[in-house]
Amino acid sequence: MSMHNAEIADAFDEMGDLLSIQGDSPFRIRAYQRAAQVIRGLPRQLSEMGGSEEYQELPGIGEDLAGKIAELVHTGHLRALEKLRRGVPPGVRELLKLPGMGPVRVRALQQGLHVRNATELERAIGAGALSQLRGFGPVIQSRLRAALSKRSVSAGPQRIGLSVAAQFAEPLRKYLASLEGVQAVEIAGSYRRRRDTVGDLDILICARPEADPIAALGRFGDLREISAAGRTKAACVLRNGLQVDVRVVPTESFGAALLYFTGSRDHNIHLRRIAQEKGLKLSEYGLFRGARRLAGETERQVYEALKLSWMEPELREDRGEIEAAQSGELPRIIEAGDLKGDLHVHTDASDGQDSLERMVLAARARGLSYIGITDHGKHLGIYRGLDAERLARQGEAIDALNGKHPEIAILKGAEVDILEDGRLALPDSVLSTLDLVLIAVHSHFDLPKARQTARLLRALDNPYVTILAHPSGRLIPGRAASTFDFERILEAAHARRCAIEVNGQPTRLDLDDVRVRAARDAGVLLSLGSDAHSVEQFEFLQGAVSQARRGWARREDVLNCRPVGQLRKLLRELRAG
Ligand code: DGT
Ligand code: CA
Ligand code: CA
Repeated sequence: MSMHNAEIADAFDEMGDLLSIQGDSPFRIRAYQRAAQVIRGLPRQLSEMGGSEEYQELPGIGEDLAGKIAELVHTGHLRALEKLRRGVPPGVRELLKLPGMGPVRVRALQQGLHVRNATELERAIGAGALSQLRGFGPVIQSRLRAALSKRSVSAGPQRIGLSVAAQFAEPLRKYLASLEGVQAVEIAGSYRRRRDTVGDLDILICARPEADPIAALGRFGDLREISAAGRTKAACVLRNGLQVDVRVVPTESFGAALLYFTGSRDHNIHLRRIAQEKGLKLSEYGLFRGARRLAGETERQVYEALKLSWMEPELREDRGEIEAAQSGELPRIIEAGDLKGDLHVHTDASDGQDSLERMVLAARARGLSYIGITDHGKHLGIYRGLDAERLARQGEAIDALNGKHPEIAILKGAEVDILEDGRLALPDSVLSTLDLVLIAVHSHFDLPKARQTARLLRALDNPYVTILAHPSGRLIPGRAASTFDFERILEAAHARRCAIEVNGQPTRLDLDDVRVRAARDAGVLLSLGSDAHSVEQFEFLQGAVSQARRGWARREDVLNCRPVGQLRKLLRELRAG
């Protein structure tokens, strides 16, 4: 048993919530919330780190929290959390997630009306009981009613973010691959297509006849239960609720099975139709003419027997890739190695965790040849945002570092807030001193469509803007994309020559694949950004690359695939545009 970061972060978030319901000190609550956030942003697994002393080097993790992490990693439990849980009914925590509900209101509901979960709250509102309580006026009551009714409608099957799924999938892959007699393990399905969320994992195993990987599956540490198991097929559930389908497949049909279970379903259906038109039959067992197997051992064989070239899994959504393959026009989509730099990077001058120089050195160590420093500009509610004076001082520090590290170019930038009315949080006199101006929405996500669109259009009007960062504002899980007219934003970005970001933070992945494709088709430049807040988070560029690949982005569609000389020229043009 060793817990993954996503679970440890969840445990700390729950600690914070439960402490706040109990009215504990805001300082302590904040410490748990901050720790959860830091842990979610760690590309490395805590369970693979050195232990308590190494944990204490993480920002915001002191001796006490480090001990709790060690306890979770080693035992899978946290005694302090279990004790707190005994004091708070399970549904109460859910109440905190409703709009306008903080710990004070949750406690009032619990103590005044004995409301302990969302269903009881719905009933209490329906009965008009809330009006007796202080702090529950008609406005908040109607917001609660709206949120509660939406909750029951949207309670569909739960999907898990790709990066959380990876924390469970990769150890399972490693475990299965290490088993005696196992020759190949592939995680197919949406996971292989790098979809931003996955419904379940679909694992294929090729093994020697004497091996019994399904039996060994039952001994995997992260397993919650096996719901079905035969000789070649099993279904199980991992500790975090993630479902896994496992199939053991013979070598001669491994490629056909990989193709089938990678999907997507629509891609498969389209392929099968092409096979039928040729008088062939395509299934997870192979491509057949009558009883004769024409192909099946590798995916490539199957595609080629259908007169198609092999397709990257990220493209397999039946969004035109099959037609493109037929006419020899499949795009050569971007690869991680095509990126020359990163244009979205934070330092400890604002809310990052590492110094400017450490970020620069880490970027260089990754082989990047430039990096755009884009700390938050000063604005209400932004943690330690930079004003004109601090930006100027950071500019001087950047000049000095550019002299010291000539192998990597450091660009001066900022991430500037788009205010509710579309103005920017820093004045033009400051923006004009920068190489790079990222703009982004960090508040008022739920404006009506027309106002949100007008807000973004007005922001894009500013001549100094170079990149619109994480445009939709969605969070995985938790916050849906803002509503605005994306077509008009694309037109404006094209006309005014502004790039649009594909943000690689695992909780963002924004733009998403469909919008990447629309932006690329509209001729709008993309900028792939890690949004790194620590030296390790340059890793998040990979998430941006995957979504860009799903959106058919080629090297030439991406601003930061340009070498530094071209980039500088282009940035000047974008600004003038
Ligand atoms: P997910 O799990 O919802 O994130 O998405 P997938 O794509 O992993 O879908 P899943 O797990 O239901 O099935 C895995 C693959 O198996 C899917 O991508 C294509 C194939 N498949 C499943 N059901 C069908 C079907 O009814 N027809 C065809 N042609 N293929 C299917
Ligand atoms: Ca799946
Ligand atoms: Ca499945």
